[in-house]
Amino acid sequence: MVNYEKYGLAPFGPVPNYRQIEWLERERTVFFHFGMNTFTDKEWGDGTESPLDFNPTELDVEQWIRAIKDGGFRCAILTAKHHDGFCLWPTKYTEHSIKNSPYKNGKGDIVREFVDACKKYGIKAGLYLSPWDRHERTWGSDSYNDFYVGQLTELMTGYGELWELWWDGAGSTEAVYDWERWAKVVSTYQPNAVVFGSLGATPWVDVRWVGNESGFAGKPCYSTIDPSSLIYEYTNELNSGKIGGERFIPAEVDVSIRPGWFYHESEDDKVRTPENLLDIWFKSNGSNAGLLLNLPPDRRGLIHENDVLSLKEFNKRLSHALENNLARGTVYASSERLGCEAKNLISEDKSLVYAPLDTDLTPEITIELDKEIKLNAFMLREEIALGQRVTGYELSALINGEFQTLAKGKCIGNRLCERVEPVSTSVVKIKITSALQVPILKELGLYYFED
Ligand code: OTN
Repeated sequence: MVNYEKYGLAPFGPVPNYRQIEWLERERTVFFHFGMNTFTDKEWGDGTESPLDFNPTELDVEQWIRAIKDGGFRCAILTAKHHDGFCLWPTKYTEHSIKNSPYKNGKGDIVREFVDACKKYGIKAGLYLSPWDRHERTWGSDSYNDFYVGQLTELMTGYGELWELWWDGAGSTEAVYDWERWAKVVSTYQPNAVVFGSLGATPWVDVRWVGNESGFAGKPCYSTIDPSSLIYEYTNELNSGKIGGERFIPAEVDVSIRPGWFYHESEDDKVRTPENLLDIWFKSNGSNAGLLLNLPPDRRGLIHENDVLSLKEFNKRLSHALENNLARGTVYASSERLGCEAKNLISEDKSLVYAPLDTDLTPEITIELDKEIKLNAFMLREEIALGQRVTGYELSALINGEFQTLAKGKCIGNRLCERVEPVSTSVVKIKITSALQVPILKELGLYYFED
């Protein structure tokens, strides 16, 4: 991270830790919901299922990873154990696992295959270990903490470096776990892994749920929030965050490419379209939130062709637009700090920032474009490592001799990318209409997204 002290810029309010900085830059992660439910056609197993039913006939985790690389994703999380308690690795803590399944005659380890495939293709790996376990008879008692710590330690010590640990809150609102002990296992063995969670895990979580599984962050969706907003299963603040919140816990939009989280043949024709995935991208990564998109491997142990195609086309459309930033021209502002001039907003050097003078919390930035452009989206980013500062913005463009407002809102954060009505213009203005502290912006983008 750049040392901004030489520009008189210091952190403001709660700021991201080093794990959260990696997660913020990573942005897009894939979820793989795979397990006993894949073979029972359920979404929530009750733990009475038989390991004999788990038998992917053509399992190829490298095919999963190639599909997400084509989709522009950089990290993947596997459900090592879902609520039914069936484990995708040969854990010594229960017989309800892959070792008693027909897969590779009980000699399989899909968590191993997953982390090996991630490593081979340069994808960061994460794991989901459901706190709720409907098979384990000790669940809900003190001794379940020993059981869970045993399984968690197997995963945190036996499968290489992990980048995210996912604690689903489902089924655990009434449960009493030794979250501190569990969190210590993660921080001890996997210090780079962000922890997603809520409820009693809140003191140790880095990333929060966005409050829905429909694929949208709030407008605004601030990364600051009071911890008290996470200890219940749902609060409105999960979706909006809170300006002035006590902690920096950014939101993660978890959403499935299909209606369900696990694979169901009946949903093969219900895969989200590339247009819908792009809309979700604007409402997650484009709205100061992470995107965790679920792709459920099918009973063969492959990502279905329909899912692969939609993901590839989504990434093609997104990359094509973002790779052609139309913001080229002369940039100036109502005030500039030495070394933090407005031209930095369109510099190739992404370590540079724009910041106004201390006396100018509501700067106006103007870009006089080299030529008239047609645009239908814009992007701005705050240097979020120094805290969430902007609480109001307005974008306008010169159209037929007068400036017309194209967009206004509150939160910029790690990334704001917003669609606007298509316009042709040669001058664009960004007005920061309110801020808690000197705004620090690091990127300006003007784009045209093809239909
Ligand atoms: O019935 N549910 O448990 C449920 C219904 C709708 C949306 C979510 C849930 S569970 C919910 O899942 C979130 C992740 O998607 C978080 O893990 C929450 O803690 C959990 O309560």
